[in-house]
Amino acid sequence: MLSPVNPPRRIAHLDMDAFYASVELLRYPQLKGLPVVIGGGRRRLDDALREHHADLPLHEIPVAAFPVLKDYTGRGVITTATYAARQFGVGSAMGMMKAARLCPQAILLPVDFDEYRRYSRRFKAVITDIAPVMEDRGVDEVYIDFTAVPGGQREGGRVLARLIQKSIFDATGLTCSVGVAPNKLLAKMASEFNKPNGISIVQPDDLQTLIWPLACRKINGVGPKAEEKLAAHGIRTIGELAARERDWLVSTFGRSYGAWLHDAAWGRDERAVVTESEPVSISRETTFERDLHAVRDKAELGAIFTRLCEQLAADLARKGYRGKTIGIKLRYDNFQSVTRDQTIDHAVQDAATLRRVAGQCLKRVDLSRRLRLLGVRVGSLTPVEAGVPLPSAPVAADFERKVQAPSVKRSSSAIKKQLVSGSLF
Ligand code: TTP
Ligand code: MG
Ligand code: MG
Repeated sequence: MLSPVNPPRRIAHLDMDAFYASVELLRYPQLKGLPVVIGGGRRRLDDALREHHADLPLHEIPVAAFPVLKDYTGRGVITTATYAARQFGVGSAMGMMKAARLCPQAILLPVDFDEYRRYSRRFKAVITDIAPVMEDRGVDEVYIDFTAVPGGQREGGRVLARLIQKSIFDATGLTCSVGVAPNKLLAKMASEFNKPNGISIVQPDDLQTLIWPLACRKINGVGPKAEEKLAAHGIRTIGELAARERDWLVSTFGRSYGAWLHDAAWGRDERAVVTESEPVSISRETTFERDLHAVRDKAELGAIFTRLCEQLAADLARKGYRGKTIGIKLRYDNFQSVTRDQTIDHAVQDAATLRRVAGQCLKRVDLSRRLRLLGVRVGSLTPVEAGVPLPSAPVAADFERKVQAPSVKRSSSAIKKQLVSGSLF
């Protein structure tokens, strides 16, 4: 049988369902079907539960023994929620207090990033065994090039998608959703069509029926600001966007973003699936136990800031990167966020330089309001060549002097550390 010389591109986007929560349910299967949210401090839940149920294995601990949202008094946001909890309107990035109002009976489990990373590696290994051209897009999602893989063209990719879904479930007990389309842009949208545990196929002819009715925000790359600006021009759906002249979009949104918007609306995207993906940026951020003020809580904030820079430097060293663009993120007590960054002339990795440049960024923001969150980020990353040692500098002495042991201890136990790889803030 002759195969076509150039089979049409078939690109899949695969995203795990309620990922952190689903991993937790493997440990505590008795919580299946219940509203469960993941968030809060890194308390050793197992230890707490064991105090009263030392004799029982984890999966036999009674449901009534688990902490629920209404009893939670701390701060912070939810990372994700089971689909049962989502029915109450609870979801990712929601403040814990709001979530507790919406679904007080939801069970609250702390995050365990190590465990999620383990499962992340596991499900990705299952995929590359079947379809080797895979692009890692974060802890729970990937793009896969189906074009030349056996089964990748059958039923538009459904046959291969089904095989991968089943193989991941058999290996891990976790479900995922897959979208298969002519390119990454459409595949990413398609993977959300049938969540959880769904497969969606988008063919070139489906643009008008499946894509154009969607809100512009569904395009990966249209954020809240662009959405707002589009809406101000009466453009809400992707179809409405597609109806605009390319020239008008360019003159309104700028040459590159305007042209990209036009292409996106018409489902055009030529980006390849890149197997060795480099992170865009690496960042650390922390939400405080209580809002802090730049002047009144200077010592505490300074210590947290230094610690974030040190952690970030360690992340860079571990992952083998240095970066030229150093930035900060602040969230005020009114939940507004601001970011500032600065690009320096050579890529760095050391905590002292990160702290110095990030400190300069801090001078460019309003520090009269109280703060709930502080983050530090390094972008414009370049991999450190193996065998080329980097000059390393200790954190400058004046910071060290500010770091008084007790206050560091207090604040360090209070902060929620988050490593966000590949995300821009
Ligand atoms: P998502 O894939 O966005 O969400 P999800 O897997 O929980 O649910 P869905 O079925 O809709 O895909 O994110 C993957 C994980 O990343 C999620 O389980 C928790 C984490 N996460 C956060 O920590 N904060 C966030 O704001 C989001 C969106 C996700
Ligand atoms: Mg997911
Ligand atoms: Mg995801």
